[in-house]
Amino acid sequence: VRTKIPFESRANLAKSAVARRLFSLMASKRTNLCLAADLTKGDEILDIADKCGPYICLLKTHIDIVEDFSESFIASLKALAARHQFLLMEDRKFADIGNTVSLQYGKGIYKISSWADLVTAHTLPGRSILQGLKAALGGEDAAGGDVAAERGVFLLAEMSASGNLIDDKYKETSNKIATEGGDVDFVAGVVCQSANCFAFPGLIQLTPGVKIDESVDKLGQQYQTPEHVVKERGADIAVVGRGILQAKNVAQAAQTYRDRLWTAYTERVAK
Ligand code: S5P
Repeated sequence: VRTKIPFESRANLAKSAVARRLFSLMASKRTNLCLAADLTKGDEILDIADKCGPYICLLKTHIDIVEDFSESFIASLKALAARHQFLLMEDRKFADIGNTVSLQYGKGIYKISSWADLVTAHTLPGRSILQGLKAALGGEDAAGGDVAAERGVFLLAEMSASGNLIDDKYKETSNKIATEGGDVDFVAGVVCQSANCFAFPGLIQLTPGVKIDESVDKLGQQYQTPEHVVKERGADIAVVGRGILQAKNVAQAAQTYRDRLWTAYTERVAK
């Protein structure tokens, strides 16, 4: 089973170049923590990215909640990602027809495709979501290289919200979209809540809804502990937002989550 295979080995199995990079980064930096930087001021995001940077493999944004977005904010965020060695994921959850997602990915104020190594997308529209996103990357670059090789998608196959509409059939078809067909080199992983979402070890399972000491919030979010998501639910990367954002010392909280998640992972592969 994929959950028993170390990240180093899974890097070699991945079809997506970004998934290979991320697996290798996780293994060498010894972290499977993703910070959900759900803050509304650019400077607050940069500050937390700098403080938590040493402990994370991935920083996840919701760029449309930032009130003072600017190109210099993106330049600073990219510089922090390079300095601390983490990748950037824009959690846009694309869900429209191919032509529209292509525009949403590449155009507008945010020009997501120009800076986000990874994005999230719903499988609801079917396979065309992958073709639409890829279209924004324009195929080959000037040197004849494949631009899509530097970008990847995480497909949502499950959600952490209580009462969400995803059923087993939807999960199964989402798995097919992630693992079959001509665009699988663009799929880096799956956002889901359980180990049975997919079997292919070259994909990364990203699991949100993680917190050390709380089981729900007031708006339908459901939390599990770091150990539970990694050992029982198959999470390769755990997403932590408010568990870190609301801590008095965010760097210390990030370190605690990193330590607990990484220990759970090493125990999972050793067992
Ligand atoms: O099913 C999901 C999928 C996602 S990407 N449930 C989620 O909570 N998320 C995201 O993870 C959500 O948009 C938020 O950015 C983060 C969880 O934040 P927290 O503060 O509840 O840890």
